[in-house]
Amino acid sequence: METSTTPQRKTIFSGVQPSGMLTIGNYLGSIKNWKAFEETYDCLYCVVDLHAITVRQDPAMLRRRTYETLALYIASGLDPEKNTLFVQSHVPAHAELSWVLNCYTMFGELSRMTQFKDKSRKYASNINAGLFTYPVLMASDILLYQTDLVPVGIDQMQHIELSRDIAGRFNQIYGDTFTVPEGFIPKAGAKIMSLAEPEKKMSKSDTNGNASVYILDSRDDILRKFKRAVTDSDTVVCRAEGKDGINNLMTIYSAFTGKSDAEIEKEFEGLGYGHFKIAVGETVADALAPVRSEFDRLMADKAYLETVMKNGSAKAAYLARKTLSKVYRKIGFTQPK
Ligand code: AQP
Repeated sequence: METSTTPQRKTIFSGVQPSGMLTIGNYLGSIKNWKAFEETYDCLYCVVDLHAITVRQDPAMLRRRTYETLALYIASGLDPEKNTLFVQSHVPAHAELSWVLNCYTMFGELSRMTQFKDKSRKYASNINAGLFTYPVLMASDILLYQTDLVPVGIDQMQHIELSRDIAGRFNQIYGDTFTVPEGFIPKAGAKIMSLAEPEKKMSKSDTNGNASVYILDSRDDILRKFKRAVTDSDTVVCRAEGKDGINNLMTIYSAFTGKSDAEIEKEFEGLGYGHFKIAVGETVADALAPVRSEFDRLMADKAYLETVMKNGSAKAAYLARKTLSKVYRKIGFTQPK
């Protein structure tokens, strides 16, 4: 007799810190790409508030940003019925596994993380232990769900590599426990640069008002920021070394329109930078307008957002607990019935 088995769906995990207003970097590097997975993968998308407190946050603002980030996930197209959407601090297993994995991560490994080095410079008066062990918490987020694929921007790849090393090390000592995850980097938009300093990554916590375009910026603000974007003294719209500002605008335009560099170069041939900047601004503003209006609708319905949070964390907690029990058993912790 022939038996048919349904292949097991693979698992996706990713998240964003509610550490500020989300930028088009966060959007293009991560959340915009998540929807494509919802039909074929088991997807968990988390608002990673535990990560956010590695930098000092105003409590009322953190609370608001947590709702906003969840609302943006949904406004960007994620269906809460098809994806598990939840808040990290609602599932205690993240912090619990993180402690365990701290004991399987080397000081030297964490010292090499470029994000730690960058943030230590940026927040020199608050280089706390959490900032240092941030990548272990991130490994725990991923490994708790036996994640196969982690869609992130390029800046997070070093942390994914470390998660793979931690999983491999644990598996080698105790036998197969964790799925070893792969990073998934989008083709366009994996690293969006600041509009004010195009050699620097665009970040939600940048204090320069012209550096970052936020998903929720008004149309006028978006157009103004793109008009002011730092470029160079050339006038030809083409991708080339040394044209960081124009390269970045081409990347953004391409990520929103799907056009190739050759198509963009042809479209703006002989038109100059001013014309190009207006076109990029209008394209971004048009693409984000429906996200903004859906966001406004969702933020007016806190009860709905809380239902999504509760349902999501119940599903996530169930899966996380299974992995955590396995880990506790393997390392020799007692678990009375
Ligand atoms: N500039 C970017 N281009 C492409 N992707 C980006 N991501 C962040 N910046 C860019 C991706 O967004 C996801 C969520 O990031 P995060 O909130 O976990 O932290 P981050 O990488 O530190 O992002 P920010 O915006 O720079 O936040 P702050 O200022 O708080 O540190 C990740 O997938 C990330 O790769």
